[in-house]
Amino acid sequence: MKKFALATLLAAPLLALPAMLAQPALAGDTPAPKNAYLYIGWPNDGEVINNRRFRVWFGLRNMGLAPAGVEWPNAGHHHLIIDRDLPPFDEDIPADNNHLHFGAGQTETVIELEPGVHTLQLMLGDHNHVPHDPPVISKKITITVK
Ligand SMILES: [Cu+2]
Repeated sequence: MKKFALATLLAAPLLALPAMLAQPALAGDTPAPKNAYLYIGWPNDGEVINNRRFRVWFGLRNMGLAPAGVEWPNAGHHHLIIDRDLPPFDEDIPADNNHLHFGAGQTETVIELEPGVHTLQLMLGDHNHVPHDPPVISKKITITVK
């Protein structure tokens, strides 16, 4: 009986989870045009790169770039996500070694990665570093660094 009570106690916090997951998926408040298209210009998906240090080109169609903190319509700034899944759409995009912000409106960068398989993905953020509605996200690519 004691065992059962303990199991019930442990299960209680888990039962609250489905209710939280049932909330509609949230996005930021800044609208993005439905035809916005974000892509990594280089490297290509599946690229094998013979240098740990390499350049990444960002591409964006049907939207403009604005520096972080500047609220222009149909604009945002690039975020490069390295070896991570997408962050939540209704919060600030994290800023760390796996989530790089390009708040000056940069359209390329040079990164250095350990040899091995890595993923790269771009996500546009608004003036507050929050994803747009709908979120503007590139395809996630996989590369191999030699
Ligand atoms: Cu940002």
